Amino acid sequence: MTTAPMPAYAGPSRVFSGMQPTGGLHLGNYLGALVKFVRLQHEHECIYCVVDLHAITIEHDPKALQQQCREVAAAYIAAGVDPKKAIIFVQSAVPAHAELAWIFNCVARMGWLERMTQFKDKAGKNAERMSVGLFDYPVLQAADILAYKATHVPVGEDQKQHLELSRDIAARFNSDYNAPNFFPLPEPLIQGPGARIMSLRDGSKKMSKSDPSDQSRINLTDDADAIANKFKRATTDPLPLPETAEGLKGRPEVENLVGIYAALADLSVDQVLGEWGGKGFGAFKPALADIAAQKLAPIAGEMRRLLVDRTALDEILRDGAARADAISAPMMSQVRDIVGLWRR
Ligand code: AQP
Repeated sequence: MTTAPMPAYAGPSRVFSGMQPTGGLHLGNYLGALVKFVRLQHEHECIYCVVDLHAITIEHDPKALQQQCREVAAAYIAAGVDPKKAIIFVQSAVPAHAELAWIFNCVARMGWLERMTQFKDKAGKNAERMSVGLFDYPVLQAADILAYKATHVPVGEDQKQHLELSRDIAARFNSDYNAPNFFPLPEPLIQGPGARIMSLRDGSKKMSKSDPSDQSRINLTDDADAIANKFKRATTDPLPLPETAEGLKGRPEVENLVGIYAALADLSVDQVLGEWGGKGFGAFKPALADIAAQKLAPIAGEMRRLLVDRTALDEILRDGAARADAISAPMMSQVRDIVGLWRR
């Protein structure tokens, strides 16, 4: 028996992504995601969220959380996201996220979640004592994306596995409820030189907000001295920089610094090594620090300016939440009908 090919998802293309207000953003968040947020807003309808429901999956300070949300939103805008063009809002202000996450909890399978490496990395040996929310984090992420039927998701490489899970959940919902192509299968947008920025102290670990060592990361708000100091103390080896990308193999910390330089200067790794191959880190690190400071100083300045006027920033977030709700609320009505839930 032959079956007719399924029609492809016919909805509009839409970009969604988010960042957790779990601490100040760093160069990894900037190069891995934020730079893409800015670029994509010129080509697509974009929705950028500050994901506070994700932030409460680990211990947090309730008194600080709202201000941390403002800081992430300020970073989006300071980096160049235009709130008139893209939608910027805080996740918990829009009910669809939590509601759709519950429905997806009943679609996702335990085995799928048990394979998620980020939970294993974050929980370490303490999995039994972690919140159920931390285990369930990728299901809420799928709900974030699919509440807007987003088709494209700019993220760093660490989120690849979670995006695959979002696709699995969307496909399973569509087939379990006999609703072909109701949800799109969202595509991750990962490529690019900043997709995986590593810790400055250990080239095998990603740069992260939750690393206890502040020396491991460049924060978006670090000043030129702090940036120079952190790069100066960044782990390297006694050899000069290699002449070709091949020579970076087995030197993860060096590969990371060269990758950061390439991403910040908008050059290829080969171009960076063409200029710096054979030279030592005594010259390379200050040059790298200069480029980073030049890029980050205007962002930090603009963040400070935005955070002074809390009323204006909160108004942007209120407007963003209303626009996000206008897309997700009608979609949730359809989901409730498809699932057979009680009509409101
Ligand atoms: N090191 C990184 N390199 C490239 N991209 C990165 N991202 C995070 N770290 C790197 C990308 O930044 C976006 C927002 O991340 P998040 O705040 O939602 O949480 P995360 O991925 O868990 O980032 P952190 O900094 O490591 O936070 P904590 O320590 O709180 O868990 C995502 O697109 C991510 O890929």
